[in-house]
Amino acid sequence: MFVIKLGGSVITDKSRKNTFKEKVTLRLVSEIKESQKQVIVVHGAGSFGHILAKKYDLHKGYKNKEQLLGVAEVQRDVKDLSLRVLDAFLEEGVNAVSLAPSAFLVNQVSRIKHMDTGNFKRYLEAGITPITFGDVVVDESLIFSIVSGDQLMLELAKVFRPELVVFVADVDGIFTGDPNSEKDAQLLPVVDKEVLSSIGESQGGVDDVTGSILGKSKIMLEIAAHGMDTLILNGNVKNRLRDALTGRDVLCTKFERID
Ligand code: IP8
Repeated sequence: MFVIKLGGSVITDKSRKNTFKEKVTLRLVSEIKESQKQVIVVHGAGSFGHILAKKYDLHKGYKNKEQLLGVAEVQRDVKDLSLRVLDAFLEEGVNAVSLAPSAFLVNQVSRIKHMDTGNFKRYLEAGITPITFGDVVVDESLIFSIVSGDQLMLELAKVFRPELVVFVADVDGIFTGDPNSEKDAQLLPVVDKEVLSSIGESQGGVDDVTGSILGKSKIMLEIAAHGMDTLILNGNVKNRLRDALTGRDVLCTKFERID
């Protein structure tokens, strides 16, 4: 089986609040369907989460009661996004359910403390694709905090030991610099600990409350260190996800598993 993250930058317009990219999402779902693989899907929050989470400083945990409206609104909005993702699966004829982290997970100081993955297994066994997403959740120390889709990827990978973990992004992979502003930034075909320590922080995602591409790379490295091949590829390019799922070589950055 496979664990796939549909990045918030691919399925939403990150600069415009609550703007869903339906066409791209439908195509990515059709590529998953075409691959005929069993998958767990995680999606990012994109503009349904990060804009308000930043406005209310939700990633810092409880500071004042004004934030509580933000908790409610962001939870509502990411559920809204997840229903749209779910609709894309149903429209493509894939049976799926959306499971909200706020209902199965507890954080401690912004890290996952406890996560009940039992229903993921049960739905998979029933032939239904589980979908989950970056969310605002209860936090034993901070009252509430954010769980990112990337953290969910790590936990799900540890429990389900997929043959491949795929992060679907809006860029070809990890670059030596910011590909949007640095003309000579080069795509890194393989990243390991040494390569990671030599690249900078400046690769976009700065508006994210959950961190930069460097933070994402660290999580991918951690998944690889748990013995699973992990890659990041461009979901805006047709068939790259399908080809990766069916074992073809695609343009991407690989984090090779450490056995
Ligand atoms: O987009 C963030 O999840 P991500 C979740 O996967 C919220 O980093 C609510 C901002």
